Amino acid sequence: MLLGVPEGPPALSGVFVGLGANLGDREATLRSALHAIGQLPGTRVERVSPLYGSAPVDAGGPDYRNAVAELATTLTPQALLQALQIIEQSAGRERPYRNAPRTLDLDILWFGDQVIDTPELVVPHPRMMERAFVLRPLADLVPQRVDASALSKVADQSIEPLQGPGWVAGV
Ligand code: A4P
Ligand code: MG
Repeated sequence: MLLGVPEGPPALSGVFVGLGANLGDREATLRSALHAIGQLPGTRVERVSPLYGSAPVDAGGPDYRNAVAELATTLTPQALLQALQIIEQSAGRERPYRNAPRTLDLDILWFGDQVIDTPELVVPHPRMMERAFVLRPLADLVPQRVDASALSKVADQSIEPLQGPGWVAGV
């Protein structure tokens, strides 16, 4: 308690969000999404992975830009999902069909060690272990949690680091 202001709940760390974009100015969109995430109530962007370029997986269209961010947040998983969807909308996200090219996709990968299975939210993200564009940046942030056999299973997917972790500043 500081000068009579009640403290909220402590922020939960170990919240990982995957970012992807394959339409528009992909890198600028990911940067502004990270800034917007850092402005959410009770939310801090703790670390951001390098920026990757990757060929679409199970999808078509231009190459993606992908990254993963680690957050600390007092938001509930459902409130974070809603907030991420608003940020997607404000980046002009349209959903004409599943896995359609997109200006911005924000997925909750892990929310601490919580396991969630509801119609609107499944955590851990059900497809994350099949995807190099998630596992490679995640392994940069938490190598101890992504083992070599998981990475070798996605080794055939085309992905390359484009910029080191300093590609986004001041979030
Ligand atoms: N939803 C359930 N669980 C979650 C979660 N953990 N995080 C629900 C976020 N959303 C979650 O998502 C559909 C619904 O999933 C949401 O309304 C939410 O309630 P969406 O983003 O509207 O639709 P989508 O894009 O068809 O699904 P999703 O899950 O984002 O697709 P994927 O499976 O993640 O695949 N290739 C490359 N190289 N890079 C990419 O970033 N992305 C995809 C999208 C395919 N290929 C790609 C990439
Ligand atoms: Mg999504």
